[in-house]
Amino acid sequence: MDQLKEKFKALATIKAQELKTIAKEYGEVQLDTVNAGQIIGGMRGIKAMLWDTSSLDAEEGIRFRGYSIPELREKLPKFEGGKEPLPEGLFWLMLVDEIPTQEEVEWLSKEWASRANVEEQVFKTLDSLPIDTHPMTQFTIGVMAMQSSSIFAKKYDEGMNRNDYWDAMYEDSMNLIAKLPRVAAYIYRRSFHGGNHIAPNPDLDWAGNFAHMLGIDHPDFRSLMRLYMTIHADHEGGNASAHTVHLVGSTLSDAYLSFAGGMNSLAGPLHGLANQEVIKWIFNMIESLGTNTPTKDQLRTYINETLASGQVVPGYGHAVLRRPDPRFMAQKEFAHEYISDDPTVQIVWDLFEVVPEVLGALGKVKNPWPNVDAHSGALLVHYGFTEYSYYTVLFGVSRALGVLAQLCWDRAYGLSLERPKSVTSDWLKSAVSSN
Ligand code: CMX
Repeated sequence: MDQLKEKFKALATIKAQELKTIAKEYGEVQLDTVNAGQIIGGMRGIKAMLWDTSSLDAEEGIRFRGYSIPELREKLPKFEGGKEPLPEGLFWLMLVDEIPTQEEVEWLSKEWASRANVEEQVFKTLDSLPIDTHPMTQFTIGVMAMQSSSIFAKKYDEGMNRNDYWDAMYEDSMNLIAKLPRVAAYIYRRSFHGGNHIAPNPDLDWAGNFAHMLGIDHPDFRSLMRLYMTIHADHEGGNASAHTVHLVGSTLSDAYLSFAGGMNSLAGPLHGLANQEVIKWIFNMIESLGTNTPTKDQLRTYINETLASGQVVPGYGHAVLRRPDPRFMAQKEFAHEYISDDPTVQIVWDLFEVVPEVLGALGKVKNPWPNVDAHSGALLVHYGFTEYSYYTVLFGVSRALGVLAQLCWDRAYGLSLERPKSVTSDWLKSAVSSN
């Protein structure tokens, strides 16, 4: 058994027992109530699922096993000579609740590199798709094409003991995470670079190798990918992609089926697709205004036109957060450190000054501040990565780290099939009127 799996097994044994005790002794304790607005309004804020890998506070933002993004940037091991955290370290932290050493992270990089071989049939499946198939559609199809190698599905079929579910889920998760950059890079190169693919470099770390296979060889772009893959990895359990992975996984679907489900959810414009929408909106704005250095008044006018045409301002607002997203701020800091004088980055910063005031004036937007998607595109454009329909795939590769670490915990805890109660609108009408 490898060292990470050994640690996971030891911790999971203790924590699963704790959870069993809570369920047995305190299962009937009333903790929260639900109101009619929450039933109609997308279940906002209802505390109804278990998620250990990260937790989101409306004011403070995300913490991964208790660590904020600035703390992760400081404490997680780095690639030799680099300044950004290695996402391998975050996965380790999320899985076993401790910051790994440099050696442990290097071991994990190598372990993933050794599991990264993608079967030819996956590439053949992707090559059979029309070239203009949206990259996120290709991504989920690529993941589904790998499903036949699921260890969990195979062992379940052979009659696996439920006590061993976590073990098979761990193996599937490690394999899937290892292979995703190769599949994702393949999609990028086939869609935008005439199928001119780049072989992996097993000496690089997971995110650095991804950057290399995408074909953008600027060393700062590798640093950006390390940061990007770290900050997009998890955002507690209630967001649509994480929740979908958890929901699908609760039926004992394997990691491939569950992750593909989550990616279909990430591909919606109110969630992960917003990163493509932001840059598309900025490019359209530049074209419409005829300048890439718009004034704040021009920005204000364009934002108001967007709202007047019944569209949302992409990259702004959040279902939980009530302040600028720390993931936005981390990217802004990255830009300050690595990039000077970039017109698209400047537009993103100017929008940060103008959009909150315009959205705030509407009086209905609960959070007028930027989210993670408001900044990422401008950084990618800076390094020549302009094919924005691909951006959500980057988000998806990163999101695998959090949702699959949690899926291992779901199996270790033996969490139940998810099955909340739905109500009809007639039931709701009569329930509120009798109050
Ligand atoms: N532009 C215009 N209107 C907005 C808005 C925005 N950026 N954000 C919220 N609103 C509107 C809502 O559409 C809603 O209007 P109606 O009452 O007329 O339907 C009202 O303000 C209240 O919404 P809310 O409670 O503040 O926000 P929700 O929790 O319902 O929705 C979100 C959250 C993210 C879907 C929304 O803010 C939005 O559409 N943002 C733009 C898309 C985006 O950036 N998504 C990415 C989020 C991060 C991620 O998951 O990657």
